[in-house]
Amino acid sequence: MTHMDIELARGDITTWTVDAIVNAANHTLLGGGGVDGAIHRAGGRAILQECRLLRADRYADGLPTGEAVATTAGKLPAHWVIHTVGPTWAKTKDKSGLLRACYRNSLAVADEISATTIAFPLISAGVYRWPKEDAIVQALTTLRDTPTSVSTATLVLYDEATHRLAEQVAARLD
Ligand code: AR6
Repeated sequence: MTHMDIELARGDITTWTVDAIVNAANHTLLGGGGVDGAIHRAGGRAILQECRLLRADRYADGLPTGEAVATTAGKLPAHWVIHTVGPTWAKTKDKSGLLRACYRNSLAVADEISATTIAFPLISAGVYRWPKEDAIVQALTTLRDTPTSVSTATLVLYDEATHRLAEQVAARLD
C-alpha cells in the first residue's frame, strides 16, 4: 500500500485519461442526467450493455446506495467506469456514511481491477442536491483516510466556482 496523491481539477470527467472514472449513477445503472448521462453519451452503448448484464445477474434489484461496480468504458479514454450510487440529500437525516461509502467502495473496486489512477466527480452534489461544500469535505476526507493501492485520485469539479470552493476546502483540511 503506497501513499495516494489527491488532486483537484476542473473539467469534464468524460475526457479524463485515467485507468478508471467514477460515475455518479442511480440504482437502475441504466443511465440518467448529469455526469451519468454524459458518460453514457460519450462512452456509447457498450457501457449500457454491460450495465444491463449486471442488472440481469448480480444486481437484479439495482445497485444499492453506497456500493460500486465496474464496467469497461466503451469509447471513453479511460479503461474502466466504476458506477456508484450516491445518497440523496436530506435535511433531517445524516446520510454522509453512505456518501463516504461511495468513495471507499469505488477505491476498493479500483484495487480489484488494478486501476492505479482514478477520477471522481463530486458524487451526490448535482441532481441529488448534496450541499457542495460538505460533498467536497466528505470526498477529500474519505479519499485521504482510505487505504488503497491507487496512486492518484483526481476530484474533477465541473465548474470554476466549485473548483475554487474545493481548493479552499482542501487548504482548510491541510
Ligand atoms: N464531468 C464532471 N462533473 C460533472 C459532469 C461532467 N461531465 N456533469 C455533471 N457534473 P450529478 P448526483 C457534476 O447530478 O447528484 C443522474 O441523473 C455536477 O455539476 O451528475 O450524484 C443519475 O442517473 C455535480 O457537481 O450526480 C442519478 O439519478 C456532480 O457532477 C443522479 O443524477 C454530480 O452531479 C445522481 O445525482
